[in-house]
Amino acid sequence: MEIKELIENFKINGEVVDCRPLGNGHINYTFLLTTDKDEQYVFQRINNSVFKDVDGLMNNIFKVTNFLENEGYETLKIIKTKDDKLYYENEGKYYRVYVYNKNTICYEGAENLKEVYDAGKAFGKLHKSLAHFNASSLVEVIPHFHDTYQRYLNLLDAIKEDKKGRVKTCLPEIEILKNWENEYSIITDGIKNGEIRLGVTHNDPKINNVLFDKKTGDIRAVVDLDTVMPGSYLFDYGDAIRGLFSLPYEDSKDLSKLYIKYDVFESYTKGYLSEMKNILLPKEKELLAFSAFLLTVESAIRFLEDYIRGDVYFHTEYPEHNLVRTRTQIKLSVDIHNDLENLNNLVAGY
Ligand code: GN1
Ligand code: MG
Repeated sequence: MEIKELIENFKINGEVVDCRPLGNGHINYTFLLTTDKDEQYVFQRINNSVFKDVDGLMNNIFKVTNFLENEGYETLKIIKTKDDKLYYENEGKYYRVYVYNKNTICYEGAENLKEVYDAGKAFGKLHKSLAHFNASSLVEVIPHFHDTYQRYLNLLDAIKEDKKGRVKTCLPEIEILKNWENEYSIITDGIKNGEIRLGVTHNDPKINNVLFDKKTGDIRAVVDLDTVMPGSYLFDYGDAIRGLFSLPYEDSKDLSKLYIKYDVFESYTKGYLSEMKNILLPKEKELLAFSAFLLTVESAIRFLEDYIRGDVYFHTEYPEHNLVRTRTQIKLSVDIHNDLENLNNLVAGY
């Protein structure tokens, strides 16, 4: 079915006069629509092979955006279907519509430290604004997403099965990941004993999910709320640092491209703490630098499991692609782990 037909099922204002692809997401198909009433909408087909529970996902987004809107924050605005549903289903495919946030711009990568600081501030602001939201009212869209120890157990299973005979090609990587096994449950243990809070986390804390005002450059909103879930703030913080240290070299064979960028670490952390300093619990503050290690080693574990299983989750372009990614993440994990004492001291001074 054509977009023009599909869109008729939604409560939009006017007739669509223009339709063009928007952004460069890898998961959902996204289009920008303009109507003869000069309204603009984002039309998306939701990838239901990645997101099995579309209903749970859309309900999560509805609850979170409603809460944010009532608190006076700019966020995504869902346009419901004519029969008042959050999405439209047709032939096993799922569609949704948002109002387009006018006069905004997003950056594909951080070009300067001001943008890095602002990205940290934007995700800090999101955590802060949802601090009084009931996290347990959300469904876990991807269960155990950042349970690093569980991810490690999954890796051990894959090694035991060795279905593709690849284990012999990655013995040094397996050895390194086994060295740290006592550290993989530090955050989940903290959640269980109450030293770490279960808040609302975004789970895709990339800079291109932050909308800035085109004219003033101010932070406007954080988008792509598909993976909002209950979790530790440390998951988003650590994953953001991991991404900032990795990109654009996450897939590089030249490991000298991967290292701790101290200025980036400082800017992001300062931006994040400008919102969250008085909200984080002592244990959470103490584990900020550690979370950058944990989320980096977790991605090494995920890439290596996928390599051993034969590349069933991450898109790959050649047979060793996931192993190459594993190595970049291990290089960074080693660097961060060796430098934890220094990084902790830096955080304490921000
Ligand atoms: C996936 O597709 P992308 O790049 O937004 C993954 C992240 C990984 C990332 C590694 C839902 O995100 O967790 O860190 O790849 N997202 C999901 O590049 O698994
Ligand atoms: Mg995304």
